[in-house]
Amino acid sequence: MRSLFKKFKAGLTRTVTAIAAQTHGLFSGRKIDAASLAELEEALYMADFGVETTTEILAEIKAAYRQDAELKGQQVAAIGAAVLRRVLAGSEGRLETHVGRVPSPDISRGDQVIALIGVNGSGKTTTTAKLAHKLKGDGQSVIVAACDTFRAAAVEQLKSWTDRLKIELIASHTGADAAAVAFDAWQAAKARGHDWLIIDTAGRLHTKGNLMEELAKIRRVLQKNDPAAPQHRWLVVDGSLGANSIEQAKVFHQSFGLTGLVVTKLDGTSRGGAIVGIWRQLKIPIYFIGLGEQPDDLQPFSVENYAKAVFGLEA
Ligand SMILES: Nc1nc2c(ncn2[C@@H]2O[C@H](COP(=O)(O)OP(=O)(O)O)[C@@H](O)[C@H]2O)c(=O)[nH]1
Ligand SMILES: [Mg+2]
Repeated sequence: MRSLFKKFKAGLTRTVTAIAAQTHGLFSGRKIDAASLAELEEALYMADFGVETTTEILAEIKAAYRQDAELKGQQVAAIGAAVLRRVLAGSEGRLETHVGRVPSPDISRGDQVIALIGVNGSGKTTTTAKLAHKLKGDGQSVIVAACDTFRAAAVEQLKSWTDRLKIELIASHTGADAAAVAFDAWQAAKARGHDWLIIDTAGRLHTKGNLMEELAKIRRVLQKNDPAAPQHRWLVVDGSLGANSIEQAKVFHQSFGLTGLVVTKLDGTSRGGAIVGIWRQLKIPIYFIGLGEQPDDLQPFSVENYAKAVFGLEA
């Protein structure tokens, strides 16, 4: 799993280097004193770890230092990582795939639907494509539904991804009924025996009421086929937005009952600590994180890799 850790580290580079630069070698041997601890505190705030988590990290380092005046370097980093591990316990969402499972006659194929929702620009369409690519790479069969029928370019954007990645797409014209597209896609997934259906949706906010209605309709229509669908209702959150995304998530959660999160764009921000606040406030499992714009830049969220990467530890 070293290569996965490397991806985390590379994807979180901005956050990791910002913390390292602001703490001037605290994790590589610099003495612990009031000045270095103050710099660490500032660095953690800047990286959006939030008051609670920052306070806990500082308190534990101070307590350990009182026990052992020789404490330094990687030992300090390890304490920070341990706090993150504890705070983030339970935050990893895991998809149960068909791989390695003996196909059971009780389990119908084509029964796993993932609906990706969220505001415009959060990364839904990109995540739809990356996720389909990932599942396909894991030996799953996938079909994708273009249910953002609101913007003219939306279907085209998804189509160019699915063409490139050779993934099956169900789409209609701009202005088409999004729920009808979802219904057709479900039927197609079932008929062709696909393992997964991933639904990309619209995210316009200026008509929030309509958006929530449209999402609810997609859900109702899918439930005609399968009362449990969509089994996964994931909010795609722009990880560089920090606290704003928490408020958005609450609105979506109320209307749609979220079962998971995807946090995108962690590569583009030095505020990668936001993920901790998102988990602390929402307690909705984080399935994947976006670490770039390439197909392989969607990774299952790993607390272990995240905690170690942030504090500059090795795998
Ligand atoms: N750097 C980076 N960019 C991303 C990531 N995910 C999405 N994007 C970019 O964010 C922009 C909006 O993404 P899009 O999928 O169209 O958002 P949507 O409106 O929610 O469908 C696009 O330019 C994407 O390439 C990510 O993890 N990292
Ligand atoms: Mg989109």
